[in-house]
Amino acid sequence: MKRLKLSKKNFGETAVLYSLTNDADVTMTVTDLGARIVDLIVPVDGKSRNIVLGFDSAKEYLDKDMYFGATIGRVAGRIKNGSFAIDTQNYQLPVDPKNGHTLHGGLDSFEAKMWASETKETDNSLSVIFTYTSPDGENGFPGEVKATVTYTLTNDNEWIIDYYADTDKPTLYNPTNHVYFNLSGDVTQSVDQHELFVDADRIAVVDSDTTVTGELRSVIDTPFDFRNSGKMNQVFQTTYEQNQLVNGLDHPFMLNHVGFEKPQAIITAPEKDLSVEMYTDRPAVVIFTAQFGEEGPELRGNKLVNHGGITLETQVSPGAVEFEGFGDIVLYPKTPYQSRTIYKIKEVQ
Ligand code: G6D
Repeated sequence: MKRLKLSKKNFGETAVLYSLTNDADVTMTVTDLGARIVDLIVPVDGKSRNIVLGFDSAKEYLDKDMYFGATIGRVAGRIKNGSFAIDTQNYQLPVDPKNGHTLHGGLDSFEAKMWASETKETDNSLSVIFTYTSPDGENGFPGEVKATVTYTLTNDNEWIIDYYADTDKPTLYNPTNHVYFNLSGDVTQSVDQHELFVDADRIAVVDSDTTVTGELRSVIDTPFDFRNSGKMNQVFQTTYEQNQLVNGLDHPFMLNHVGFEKPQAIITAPEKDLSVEMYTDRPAVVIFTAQFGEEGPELRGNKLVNHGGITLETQVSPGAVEFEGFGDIVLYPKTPYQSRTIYKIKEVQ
């Protein structure tokens, strides 16, 4: 019997909220404001658990946003001093006056745009297709970029993100999704008891301003070694300088493999009753542990605790425009950008 269910309602501020429910009763809600995931609600032991951080209305996203669940672009992460070159042409982006860098494509980027949206249904999945045309010169980036982000919820409990883009001039393109997971469903609980697996031998070392230094460092004999899984606490409780500089993880992990045969990362809830596997064709994942301290906002009636979420931002590592060996994020006309990331929900009990 077919139970897939798709509905649409007003989210305020002209935004809409799509609700997608699969045959296993997993519900994902997404909004056209920033092409975001808002909820991912999973039935666990007869109760509904929302495993991603999000707000109740579009207005709250506009007022308090810290990129929760948003599509990030044109370039995820920091571009140091906002400057880069493509071939022989130099470009200068507007920078954040507080630190002199450009984060997540600059102010009011993809996360703040109202994306056009349409839905699609197959026997086994529901999708929302978001599109946005970023004009030539937007936030200082060259070229008109036509971006598409498709969110699919399947009956295998996968949330699939498909990215597609093309440009009419050489430009930079390195999008991601900024979902924060907290698999306990309780944002007043730190993720310190979550277990993490990451198939990465190396991280990109960061400075105190979270820009990458250019050093790729082995995780061996460091608290950032998650190749055999470990509790998040192994990072938070150490004096390792990379933890102390940014108060947790805010680091690119260089993945040992790409593709969809086996996961590159897994997070598991403290009670071990749920896990999320990540599969991607991107070469890195930036893991950020929501170290907002006292600045954590109220989410759905509860104040977000420090380390109250964990992101798995699949992308080419920040630093690609500066350093050899970090990958390539230049997009040329007639060679469209295409990538896929899958988050798969698993009951592990
Ligand atoms: C990112 O790496 C950055 C963080 O430093 C930032 O605070 C967050 O987005 C909002 O993942």
